[in-house]
Amino acid sequence: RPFKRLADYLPPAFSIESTDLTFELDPVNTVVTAELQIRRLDSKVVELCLQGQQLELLSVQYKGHLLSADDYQLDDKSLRLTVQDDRFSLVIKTRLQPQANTALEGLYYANNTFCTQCEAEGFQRITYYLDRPDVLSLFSSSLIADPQQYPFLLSNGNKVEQRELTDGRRLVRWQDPFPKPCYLFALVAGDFDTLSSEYQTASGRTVQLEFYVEKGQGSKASFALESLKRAMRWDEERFGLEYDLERYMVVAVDFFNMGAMENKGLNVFNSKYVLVSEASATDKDFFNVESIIGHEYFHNWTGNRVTCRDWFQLSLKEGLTVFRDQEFSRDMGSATVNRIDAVQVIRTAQFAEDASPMAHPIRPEQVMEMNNFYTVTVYDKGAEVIRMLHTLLGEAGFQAGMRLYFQRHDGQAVTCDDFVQAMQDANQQDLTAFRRWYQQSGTPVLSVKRSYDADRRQLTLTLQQKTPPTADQAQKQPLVLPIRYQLLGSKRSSSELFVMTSAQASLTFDNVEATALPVVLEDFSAPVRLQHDYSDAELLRIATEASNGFARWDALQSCWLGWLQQAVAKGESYELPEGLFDFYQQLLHQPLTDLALTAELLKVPDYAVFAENFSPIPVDAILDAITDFRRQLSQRLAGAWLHCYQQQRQTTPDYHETNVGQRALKNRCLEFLALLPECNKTVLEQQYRNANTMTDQLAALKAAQQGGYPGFHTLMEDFGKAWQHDVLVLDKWFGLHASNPDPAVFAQIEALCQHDKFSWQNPNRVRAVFHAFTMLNPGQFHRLDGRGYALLTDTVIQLDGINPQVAARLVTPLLSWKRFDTERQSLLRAALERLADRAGISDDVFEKVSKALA
Ligand code: DPP
Ligand code: ZN
Repeated sequence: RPFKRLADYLPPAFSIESTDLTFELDPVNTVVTAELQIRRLDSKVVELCLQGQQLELLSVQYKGHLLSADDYQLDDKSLRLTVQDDRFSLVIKTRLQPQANTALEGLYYANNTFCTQCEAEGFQRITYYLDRPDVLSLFSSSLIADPQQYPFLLSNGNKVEQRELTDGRRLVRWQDPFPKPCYLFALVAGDFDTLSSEYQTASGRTVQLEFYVEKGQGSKASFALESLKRAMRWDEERFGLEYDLERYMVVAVDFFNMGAMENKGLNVFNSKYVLVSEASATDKDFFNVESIIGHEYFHNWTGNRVTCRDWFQLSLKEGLTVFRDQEFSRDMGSATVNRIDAVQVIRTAQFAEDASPMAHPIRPEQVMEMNNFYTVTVYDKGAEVIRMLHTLLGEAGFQAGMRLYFQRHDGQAVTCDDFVQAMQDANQQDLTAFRRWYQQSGTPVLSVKRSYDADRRQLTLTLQQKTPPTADQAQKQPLVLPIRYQLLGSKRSSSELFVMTSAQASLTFDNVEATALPVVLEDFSAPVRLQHDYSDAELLRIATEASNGFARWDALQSCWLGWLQQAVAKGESYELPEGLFDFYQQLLHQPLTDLALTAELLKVPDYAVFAENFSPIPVDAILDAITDFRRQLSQRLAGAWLHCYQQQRQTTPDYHETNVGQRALKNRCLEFLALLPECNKTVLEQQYRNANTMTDQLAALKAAQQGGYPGFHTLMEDFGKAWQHDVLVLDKWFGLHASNPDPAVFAQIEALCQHDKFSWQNPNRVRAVFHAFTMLNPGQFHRLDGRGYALLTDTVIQLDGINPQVAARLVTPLLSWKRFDTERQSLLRAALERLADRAGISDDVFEKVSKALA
């Protein structure tokens, strides 16, 4: 099957100056009329090749003349015609069956709503088109439908007309004044509850904000609406960027492949990132809503006003926009914990991707199915690369670069190189070496060695960087690493920056004590794996003394990894050091001001964090060690957990930094209390029954499950009944069932798939069950009898026929088969072969599976 390559990029030979679409909407028979004004840019080119998939072509008119089937060539991927004119119109009529479209790409119909998803290449499932982001066109669209069933007919831009037709249908016409690539086109038709408000921009314009959500759910959108206002204000203040249309619409739908989509003026969101209330959503859900609302809004400039030349440049908009949303979130809540969460994503999922058959640079060079490249590498590592630029240039320099970028490229489709060039030119800095981050994949290992010369009172740090080969690239070069550091126990206590540009470098500190302790890679200033030879005592000293909260947490992470490695090597219980108990005792009696950070410091890292540091991954030994660590902590500090729990027990339900921190800390304590048999009943039951937030209620359930509380099943039954009307809460309940560490989980998953609210067509339901099973239930997923792998393989096969994009996301845990012991290797390999050999397997799944087996 063919790959597309970045190296093969050619500019388009035609431009589509305007695109006028008419949709006659019907679930089983929608007719689309596309009227295109086309201009030939390269007169040597006589063939126009438009992409199209899953379409029934009804007719084509060229300059007003109906073409016959001999005048063009049609296959299942394209429509080709010979053109003689430099300017011409094309009118293409196609028929679609939105209800049969379970892939949820292009135009689909679910839950009585018409909805589109065009990124990356979904527009070619609506009409034949130049479906590439560097073709920018002025769009207008007329939506025609029965107004009783679909009172709201929405599309991008400004509403310019609404009238009733003689046949009783309604026509609404929209015009988008900004040229855009077709991946940003959207339409939605349905019946909704609406929530609206106004926003005054910095320059005094009024913007209508409108949220469209499922009937009866209107009140759950108010947090998202307020988040949107905060995001709009924040982007004006921090980046000087204002919204540019009169109207900003957000529609929430339950059937959606991704989190959300930044269509110009008409965002479509997965409902779980819009609908929240304290009773039904956790603090984490609230956080996600605010950050994704921010993310999609920020795309209006970084993505829509300036877009990507081709899909290999995806990180141009995604890395930058994730960076922007992370900065926004940081200003809205606990800055330290936000950074910790972002770093966890890199250290677990992104490092794992680097080590997998799917390894790719943030700007990939070849792609079979673009949907497979909406990855943690392109997004989150992409954001780290932007963050490094920010660190190197400083806030003022970075903002100067942003201004130059918009000045040069507003209204254009550009490359990652164009972005770096703007940063370079605005700062008169040579960023040539830095650009390697865009082409080199993999995780650099940075090692730090110390030597102290007592006579000269001089401390020397020797730094070395090396990036191991990845599946896609054997040769690696040194990268530019901005390294933030601090010297603990010396006069120079503020943090400083060292920019490492070669494979080896050293740093000397004069006139320091032997006890001075360098804290390297503060705030994770470069996305690398750090190797050092610090002792437990030194690390615990950083954890207790460092002024930087991230550094404290990070030092503890190093401790945990070291202890776990010893436990795994010993193959038996490893006794945690007294220093840790003392430190925790202290924290539990006197938490830091940042309670959320306190809760993070008190956490034993998850399986995924540990696993990433091994090859082969000793699954069972890691799980045993985690259980043992948690047991030791719960028993040794029983009184302190209870004391702290009681101190924090009463919390105000609203999502506010103080309350969020308090809940995080309280629920951390509960997690350990639940491991003590004598505490279980009262504490868990009480918290479950008296909870005034979903955060607390769910925490009680999770603690009960992890603690093996016998009443857990009764609580789950109660929870399932109480929330049966709310699918977003049921997703949590599905997930809890699927993360049951007991072999009974297989029967439970079978039952869940029969549940009347479960649907293979709905990605949220499928992910709720199978994401939880594969990611949160390592013990059962990685069973040595292969049952877990077989279940996932069957699921991928079943789903691939329905929704290949979601199937391909689900297959990821099978890919890294080489990282396990030989027994698991052969089980995983067999599973992958079963997938590869299946006739009709989608490109989405095939690309990943074939890479894994290569
Ligand atoms: N572009 C979307 C986002 O990341 C995903 N399709 O916001
Ligand atoms: Zn995005």
